[in-house]
Amino acid sequence: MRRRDLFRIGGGVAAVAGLVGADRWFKTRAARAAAPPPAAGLDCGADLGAASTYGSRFAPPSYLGAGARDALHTPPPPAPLAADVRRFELPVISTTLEVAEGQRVDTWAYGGTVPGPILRATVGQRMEVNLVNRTQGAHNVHFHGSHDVMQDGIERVAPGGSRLYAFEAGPVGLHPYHCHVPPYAWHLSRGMYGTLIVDPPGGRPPAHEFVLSLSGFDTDGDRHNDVYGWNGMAGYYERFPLKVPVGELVRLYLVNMVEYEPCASFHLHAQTFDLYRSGTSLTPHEHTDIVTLGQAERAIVEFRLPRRGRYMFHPHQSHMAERGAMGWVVAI
Ligand SMILES: [Cu+2]
Repeated sequence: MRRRDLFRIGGGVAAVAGLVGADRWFKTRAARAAAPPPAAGLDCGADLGAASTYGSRFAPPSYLGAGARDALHTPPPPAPLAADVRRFELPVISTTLEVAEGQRVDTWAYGGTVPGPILRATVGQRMEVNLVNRTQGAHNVHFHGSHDVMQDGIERVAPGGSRLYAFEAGPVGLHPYHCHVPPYAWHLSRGMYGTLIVDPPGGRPPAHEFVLSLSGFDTDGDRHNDVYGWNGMAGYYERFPLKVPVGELVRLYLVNMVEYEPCASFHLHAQTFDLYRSGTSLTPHEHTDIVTLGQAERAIVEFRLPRRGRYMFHPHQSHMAERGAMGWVVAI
């Protein structure tokens, strides 16, 4: 019997809910009604008490090989000439994504992937993003950051339509982009988000760079997340760790795109990092081992791993880590 099915048994529901910890906030309405609500203030960063090993509940589809999704965490090189116009095609495509073994979600995907492509420009550089809506519903793309308000991306682009967004990239930092058609929580939870890296003139110091966007997936349509993953896949970085050389600078671009929950965090084991909130300053705001991010909030973190080994990372929200969002950085 699956754990969720226990909730459907009439007698003893409350006792069962008390035993299963994190699962009391998932699945059936009856189960949620039977469970006590989270205490005030505990919905952000709460450890809900589930006992299983981090990352063990959901694995990526078995057909995925090493490197299959590396493009989703590998930023393009910095823009070579700030004077050049950066042009990007951004089709919106309806597709189905297997976010974990046997867990399929209907998605609307920028460029056919979830997350959408990583865009990159130098501050002040002109960007032209051509969105083509190849789905049956209205969508658009709204960029965070500063830009001409007429290019803000809140108007609907009808099915079959297109829209060219033109603006100057800025400020320096890490800025998500996402659909803004209401109910946009639904559009985001179906995969309509990506990242824009805006480099300072001359770029940042050389580093091994990775983009990690955290999201949740509602696999049963109840507007609650069931599966979590970095870059759209549960357990991917547990099976295929990020690999970096010992002692060399590592830079992570982190974005929280989890819908239906107020915040999420990134925690690195066994090493601390410099934290640049939103990436808008070139001076670290803090040196720490965890950063908590509200919805659509982001950060750049930098660190060096001093010795060979596996360094775990995960949200400190245990239910997210246990349901797919645990991974490793391996120093070799
Ligand atoms: Cu949309």
